[in-house]
Amino acid sequence: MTTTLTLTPLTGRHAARIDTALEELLDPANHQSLRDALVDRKVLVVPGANPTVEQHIALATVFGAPEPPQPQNPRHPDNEFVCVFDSDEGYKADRWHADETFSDTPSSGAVLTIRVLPQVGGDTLWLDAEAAHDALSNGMRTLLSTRRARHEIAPGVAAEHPVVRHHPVSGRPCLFVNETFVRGIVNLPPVESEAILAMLLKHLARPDFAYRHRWEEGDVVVWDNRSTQHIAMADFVGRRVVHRVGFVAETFAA
Ligand SMILES: O=C(O)CCC(=O)C(=O)O
Ligand SMILES: [Fe+2]
Repeated sequence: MTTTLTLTPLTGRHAARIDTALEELLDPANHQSLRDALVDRKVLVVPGANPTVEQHIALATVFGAPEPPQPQNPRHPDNEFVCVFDSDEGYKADRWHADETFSDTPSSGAVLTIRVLPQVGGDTLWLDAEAAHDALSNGMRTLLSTRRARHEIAPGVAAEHPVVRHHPVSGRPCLFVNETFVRGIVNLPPVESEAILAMLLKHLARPDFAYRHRWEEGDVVVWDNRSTQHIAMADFVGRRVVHRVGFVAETFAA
């Protein structure tokens, strides 16, 4: 069965809601449309889908090869691909980041679902890093176009990436520095690196680059980790548990 996906934009730049049943999304006839929608909208919300663990992994597999969580992240007891972020275990992600940029091969994207909804708060925001790039002046874009940044999570666990990367499918440029992992722009005097980085992080955090998701029971959100960054609000009351399956698809050219 082929379905035309029912997509509703959630901002004028990025993010869209899909009002198509999860079972239909998992039908191979819809997989290419889903992949195209992810590159185009960068963030896809499937409201109230409440996937089983198997469906969660099947949805990630539509977009790429599921990858096990990084060693520092907690895994689901029954499935090695599912990463469990439980506020009762002290987990939070309350600074802007793209996942795993401290690695030479960061994940291409992820599928997140909420398993325990807090009483209030705990929204997640995704910013459009291509829109952020496009909103810079020509002079700044030229300056950044040949620069690289150092991303690090712990001493010795680090990678260098271009400050501006081109999406492997769309070819569109995006700003690829984030608050959590970037330590500096390489081959610049420290005072210049610090000033430019501070400016870029302030620019990326502009509210109009972000889509803010207020979670409801069973919601699923898929994001393209190559063109967005995200942050979870640590303002909630009660317990909050999310499950994530990351995937690897087309990666950036070197
Ligand atoms: O808790 C959230 O909403 C986001 C978690 C996160 O950063 C991730 O799953 O990569
Ligand atoms: Fe994350």
